[in-house]
Amino acid sequence: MSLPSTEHKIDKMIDLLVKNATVVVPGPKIASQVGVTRFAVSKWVKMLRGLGVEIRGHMGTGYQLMKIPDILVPSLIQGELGASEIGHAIVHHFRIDSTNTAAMYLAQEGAAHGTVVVAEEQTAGRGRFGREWHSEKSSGLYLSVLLRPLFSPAAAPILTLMAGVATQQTLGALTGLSVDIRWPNDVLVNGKKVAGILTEMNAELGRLHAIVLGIGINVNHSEMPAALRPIATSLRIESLRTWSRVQVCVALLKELERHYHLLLEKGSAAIAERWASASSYAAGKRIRVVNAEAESFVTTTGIDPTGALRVRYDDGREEALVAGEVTEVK
Ligand code: BT5
Repeated sequence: MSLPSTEHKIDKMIDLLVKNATVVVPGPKIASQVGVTRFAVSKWVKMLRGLGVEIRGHMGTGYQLMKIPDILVPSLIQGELGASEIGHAIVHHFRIDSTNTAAMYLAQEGAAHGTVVVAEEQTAGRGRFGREWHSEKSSGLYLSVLLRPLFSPAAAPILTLMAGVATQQTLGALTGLSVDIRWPNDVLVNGKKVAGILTEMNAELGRLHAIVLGIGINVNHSEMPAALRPIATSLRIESLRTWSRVQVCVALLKELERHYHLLLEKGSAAIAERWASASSYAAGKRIRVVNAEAESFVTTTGIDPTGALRVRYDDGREEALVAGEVTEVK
């Protein structure tokens, strides 16, 4: 079970401070407009400061926001999204075990297509096969998108590729960095992982009830934990500057919306085509593949509309991989 989401009233307080960013807002005025006690206001201000939000003053003098905070509350994101379906409902958590767990739970409770769960910190962020996803507080983007597509469960891999293309496009356009995608779910900068995707679904034979696309992006980490340093990086490490997570989030949700419509209108071949032009892994790449059965060394030859990676063995045999751990062989 996940923790309760951020109280709507905290978001209302942030919204009030943002709208009055140039002035000092008296504490009692905030309390009455938001509809909470003064004690709650000072407690929330303290918590926001702990997340790096610069707020000057105290209850007696009033509060002033020193700059627009980079926290992922709905009031700062939704205004930028227009009529997008993805993100029309945003559930924000300051701290949660995993946004994917929360989104799967909301899916069972009947949450609508396009609902997004986002967190400032995950205490049990997950990768595939139960692996851990390092989710440092306030540095990364941890979000899960709930989709209710009218596809069969067989469409899940193409949705993972769709999320990869949307993430690659977002990060490339925003930062100017050269961003690659490694099949099936890694987004790379300079050969290191800057983002990962975890697709989970709630399905029965032939019928997909809900799919959750979990996306984790390393944005402002000044360094990665030692164990991850050889394989992981952040936008900040690569570009030597920090980025607005709110801006990354808005741009990502828009790209997801755009690519989801492309998938609905043009089909999975259109996504596979985009993926192939965004990834250096799509063709002609020498890779090592590890899966449950074995390790093999192959060369990639293309991507199927189903999302499978076509590879050629050294004996000339060809195969389409549906799962596996891929690394480049140099
Ligand atoms: C993934 O798994 O890459 C999927 C990551 C999905 C994370 C998002 S965050 C929002 C949503 N909520 C969740 O709980 N999860 C999703 P996989 O391909 O299995 O890669 C996991 C491996 O990547 C780990 O075993 C580490 O080696 C490495 N890793 C862990 N944390 C990392 C990080 N922050 N950046 C780069 N690599 C990391």
